[in-house]
Amino acid sequence: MSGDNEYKIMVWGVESGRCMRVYWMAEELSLDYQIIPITSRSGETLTADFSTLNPVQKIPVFKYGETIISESAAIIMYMADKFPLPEGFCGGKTPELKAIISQWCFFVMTELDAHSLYLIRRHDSLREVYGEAPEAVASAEEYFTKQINAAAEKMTGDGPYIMGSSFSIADILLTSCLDWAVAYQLQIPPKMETYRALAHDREGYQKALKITYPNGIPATMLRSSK
Ligand SMILES: N[C@@H](CCC(=O)N[C@@H](CS)C(=O)NCC(=O)O)C(=O)O
Repeated sequence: MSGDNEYKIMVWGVESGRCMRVYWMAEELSLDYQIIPITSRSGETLTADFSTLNPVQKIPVFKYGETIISESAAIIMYMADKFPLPEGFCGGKTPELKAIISQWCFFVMTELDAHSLYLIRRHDSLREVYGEAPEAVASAEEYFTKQINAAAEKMTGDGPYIMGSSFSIADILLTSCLDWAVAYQLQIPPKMETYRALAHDREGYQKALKITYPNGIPATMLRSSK
């Protein structure tokens, strides 16, 4: 990060896996950025100023000049299109390559994040806020297992990453959900364990982890009922 006063990139949000996706991407691209370290359920996402940036009142939010984007996947997709990519990073040079990256991103964001892990988070870890729903949680766990095993089978390329030897935004999203699943003590297939360990070795991941969780991973990120 630079000490320059004229930051062009600003990122709102810390202490969340969704925010870490943005920091990881920024570190992969060696970008300079300013962090506005607000957290969820602290009231900071509900202020008038923040609501103007994102009426949905959620982090992360990204600003570059006049461009303001929310939704972690949309943010990192934009970053891949907007900024120069380093050697070994696959942005999807052809529509076909881009479609495969998008296919994985949408799969992770819908099947793993929204339909499975976030449901467990809302109705187990945050049940005081969103209400208890043990049957829905059990079903989401089962669904996650089915989908992550299917994803492991689908990863048939030369590896080690989703797009082969090149890293991509799909790897950021998938690793983020694997970390989330492991924090929730869900089983992931051995192939995904190996893949996750490799992603953790990346310098960008390690830097982003420290930036996202300056005080360590909060207990609320873990599963409360297990
Ligand atoms: N689909 C969104 C989800 C964003 C989201 O749920 N953010 C949480 C933190 S991880 C949040 O801001 N919650 C605010 C609150 O509930 O107060 C994304 O991927 O960016």
